[in-house]
Amino acid sequence: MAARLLLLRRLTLTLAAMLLLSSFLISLPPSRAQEPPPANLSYTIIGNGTAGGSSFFFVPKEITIATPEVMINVTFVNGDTVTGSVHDFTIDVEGVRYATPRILPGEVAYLEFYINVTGTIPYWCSVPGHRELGMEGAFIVGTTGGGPGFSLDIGLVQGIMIIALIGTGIFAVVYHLRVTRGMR
Ligand SMILES: [Cu+2]
Repeated sequence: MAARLLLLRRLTLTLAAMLLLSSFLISLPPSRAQEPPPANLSYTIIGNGTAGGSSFFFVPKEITIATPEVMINVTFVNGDTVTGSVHDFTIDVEGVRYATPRILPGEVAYLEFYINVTGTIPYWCSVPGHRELGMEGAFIVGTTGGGPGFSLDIGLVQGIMIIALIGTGIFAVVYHLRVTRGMR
């Protein structure tokens, strides 16, 4: 009799603990599901050329961005030292062209655009001949971190654990009833 009572007490405690754990798991936020807020990234890009004007280039030539959905602020500086050597910064994003005015050495221009795609997005100088002489670069936009697929996995694991716990709980209740009936 005493052993049965002890068993009952243990079962009740186990059941209570499992219910508590279940409610905790249900209340767990899907930790990776939240999308980060749109980022705002700023870059200073310098347009330059060799002293003789035989080649032109951007510094930096490549800009890597971890994820799309970013507002890009470009500060474009004409760092060329050849008098009168104008440059601009031109980019096509999803079929829309953005470009600074052509500016003289020492001048600065600003450009803002939104990147919502992954892949390589080239930028160049639209002054005739400059792109061919090397004045081009690119944004490399990747995808990192947990997307919706990852958060779904977490949800699935939680779901299986909850089902397992509820199943054990039901078994414990049935067992409890059997034991009490046996006691009569
Ligand atoms: Cu140029």
